[in-house]
Amino acid sequence: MTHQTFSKLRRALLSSAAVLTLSAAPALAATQGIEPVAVSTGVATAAPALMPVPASVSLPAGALPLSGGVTLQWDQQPSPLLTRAAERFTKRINMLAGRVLPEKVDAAQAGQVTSVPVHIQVGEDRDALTVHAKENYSLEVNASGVTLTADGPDGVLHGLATLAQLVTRGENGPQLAFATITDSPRFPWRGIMIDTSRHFMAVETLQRQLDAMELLKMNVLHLHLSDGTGFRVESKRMPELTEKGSHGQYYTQRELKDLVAYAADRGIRIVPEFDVPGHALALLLAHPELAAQSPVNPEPKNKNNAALDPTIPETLRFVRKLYAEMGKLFPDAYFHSGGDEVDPREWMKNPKIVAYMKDNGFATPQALQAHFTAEVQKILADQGKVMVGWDEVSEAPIPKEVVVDVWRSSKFLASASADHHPVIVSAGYYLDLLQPASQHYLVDPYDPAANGITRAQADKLLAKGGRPDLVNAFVKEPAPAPLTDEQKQYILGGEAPLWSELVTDEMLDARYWPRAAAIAERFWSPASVRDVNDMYRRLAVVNTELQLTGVQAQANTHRMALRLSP
Ligand code: CP6
Repeated sequence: MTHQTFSKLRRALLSSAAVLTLSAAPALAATQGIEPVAVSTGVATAAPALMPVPASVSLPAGALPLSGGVTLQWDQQPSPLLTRAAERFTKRINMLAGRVLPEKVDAAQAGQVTSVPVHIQVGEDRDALTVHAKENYSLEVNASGVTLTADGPDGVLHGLATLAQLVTRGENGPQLAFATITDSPRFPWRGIMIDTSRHFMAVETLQRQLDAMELLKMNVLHLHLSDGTGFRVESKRMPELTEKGSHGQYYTQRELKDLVAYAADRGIRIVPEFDVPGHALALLLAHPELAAQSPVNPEPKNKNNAALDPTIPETLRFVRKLYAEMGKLFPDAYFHSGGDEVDPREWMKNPKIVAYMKDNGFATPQALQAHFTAEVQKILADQGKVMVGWDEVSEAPIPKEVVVDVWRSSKFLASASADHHPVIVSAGYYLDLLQPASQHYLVDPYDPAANGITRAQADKLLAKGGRPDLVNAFVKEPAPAPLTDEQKQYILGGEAPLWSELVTDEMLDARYWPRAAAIAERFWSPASVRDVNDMYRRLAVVNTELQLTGVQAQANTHRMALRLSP
C-alpha cells in the first residue's frame, strides 16, 4: 500500500470513529462539566458559529427546517466553476444537515422531503483570479428561503461558505438559521505559506489545505518551493535542478497546473517562492559554478547558508531562465523571490566579491543585496510579474513595486509602507512556533509594535554571541508611531507561515488547523472583532467542520477542550 492510500484509509477510519463516539460524547462531557456543544458533529446546537465574523451580520430568532437539504437556483446559467462549487457546497451542506443521500431516498420519503431553495444572483464571471477579485456578497435567510447576491464568483464562494456555517441542529433536526449578512474582506491578501522544501508535502495534502482555506475565506497559498534542503519542481529547461536538488521528491509540471486550477476553483491564488540569493544550496548542487563559496559542501552543518554569487552575470542569467519557466507554471501576477537571511559571511569571505563591492561602491552586504534585488525585480517585471520578497529586501533602496513580506520585527510595516511598498504581514502568524490561537488572533496587521523583541532581549542575545545583523533586525524599539491612513493603504494583508523543519506531511493538517482559522478571521473581519472567548467558542465548531471535510485538524486546543459550562 502506498503511503497516500494508507493515510486516506486512516483518515476514513478516524472520521467514522468520530461519528461512532457521537452519542457517548455529550454524556461523558456532562459528567466532566464540559459543555457538549458540537463535540463531534461539526454542527452548532444553538447559535451558529460564523468564522470569520462577517462585516455586518444580524441573526434574528428563527430557522428553516433543513432535513430536505438545499437546492441551488441560479438567476442565470452558472459558469463551469460555479457549477462545480454548487456541487461541492450542496454536498457539504446536505452532509452537515444529516440528509440521506438522494439515491437512498425511496419514493414514499421523497414526497415528504422538501429542500430549501437558495436563489443565487451572480454579477459578471471572471477570466482570471487576481488580487482584485470581487469578494463581497450578501446573504438573506428568512421564512421564504435563501437569497445570495454577489458581484462575481468569488463572492458566491464566500457566501456559500457562510451558508454552510448557518446550519445548526435544532430540537426537530437540522435547520438553517435566519440571517441578514452583508460581507466584505478587510484585506485582499489572506494567505498561508507552506514550506515544501524542508519536508515534501503530497499533492493531496496541499489539496486538503486548499479545502480548509476555502471554508475560512482565505485566498492565497504561498508555496515555498526551493531552499537549502530541496528544490521541489520538475524543471524541463534545467532538469539537473530536479535531478540533483529534489531527492526524487518534487511536483511534476502537470501536478502543479492541476493544483493551480484546483485552487482557482476555490477562489485561491498560488504564489510560488524560489528563494534567492540565500537558502540556495539545492540550486547550487546542480549549479556549483554560481556559488559564493567554492567548493560547495553538499552536507554542511547548516543548510540555510549557501548563497549565490550576486556579482557574476551567470547568476542573473540563471535566475532569468529559472523564473521564466516557473512563472509560466504559476499564472499569478505575484512571484516571491525570497531574499531572506543572506549570511554576509558567504559573500565577505570571497575576495572576488569583496573586490567587486569595492569597485562598484557597495559599502555593505545589504547594499550589494539591494543591487541584486533590483536586478531580479527587472527580470520579473520583464516576465510580467510583480516581485515579492522577505523584509530583508527593504533594508536598502529597491524599486517601489516590490512587495515586502514582513517576517521579523513588525516595525518593517512602518518603514516599508512609509517607502510606499505594498506589504504582506507574516510576523506574528508563525504557526511553527506552537503558540495558542489567541496569541496570533490578537496580532493586528496594522500594529507596527505587535512583533519583535525588546532592546534588552536583544542585548542578552548579543552577549551570548548572537550575530548583530540578525538580532538587531528583530528589535521593535523605539516603537514606531501607529500607521497613518496613507501607510495603511499599502498593507495588502497577511500570511500564516509554517516552516516545516520539524513538520512532516502527516502532521501538516494539525499544525495549520484550527489555529489558521483564527488568523483567517484576523485577515477578513473588522479589526474590532477581538473577543478571545467568543473566538474559541466558534473555533471549536469550525474545528469539527474541518474534520468532517477530511482535514485532520488538531482534536482540540487546550482552551477549547477545557471550556466549562456556565
Ligand atoms: N526558512 C527560511 C526559515 C525561516 C526563514 N526563511 C525562519 C526563520 C526564523 C524562524 C522561523 C523560520 N526556516 N527560508 C525566515 C523567513 Cl523563527
